[in-house]
Amino acid sequence: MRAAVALGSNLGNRRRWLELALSLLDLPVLGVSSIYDTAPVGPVAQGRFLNAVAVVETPPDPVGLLARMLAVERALGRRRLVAKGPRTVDLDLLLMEQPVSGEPWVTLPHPEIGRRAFVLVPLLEVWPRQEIPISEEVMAECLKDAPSLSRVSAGGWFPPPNWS
Ligand code: PH2
Ligand code: MG
Ligand code: MG
Repeated sequence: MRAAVALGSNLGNRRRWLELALSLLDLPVLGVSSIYDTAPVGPVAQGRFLNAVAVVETPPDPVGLLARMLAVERALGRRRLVAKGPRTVDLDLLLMEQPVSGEPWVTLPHPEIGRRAFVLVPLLEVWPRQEIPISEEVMAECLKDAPSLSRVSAGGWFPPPNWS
């Protein structure tokens, strides 16, 4: 089953954290969005993020996938973690396809999807627009912030060319 996972990093070698996280997730990667350099959103003053969205093939078990994502965050984050400080890697489960008879294929809409351009813009690169469960109005409002995102890598950056 396809799942969309948001990746974020604002500490150290941010690009490397994204690559490592996706590698350690150890699931077939069906696609990766471009990578965007984004201003921090929210109350905590912190450095700029790199954000991207990956589509992975996963068993149809959201809880198992979340546990796997948390294990990767721990493996990559704990070592450098300062209390309440920025994180090396943040993985958020955005969407999973779910075949429900007579129903749309999507569930699990992560609340950030319609609120954060740094989530929605890369998601739109890798997930069919009509399968993203937010209204056109919400989408249009959220996309007003799209020009603030700085695209730093085109899709297809994973796996890196020198990956061993
Ligand atoms: N993640 C946060 C808080 N703020 N800002 C940007 N630009 N990108 C993020 O991934 C992000 C954030 C908490 O998860
Ligand atoms: Mg997050
Ligand atoms: Mg998170």
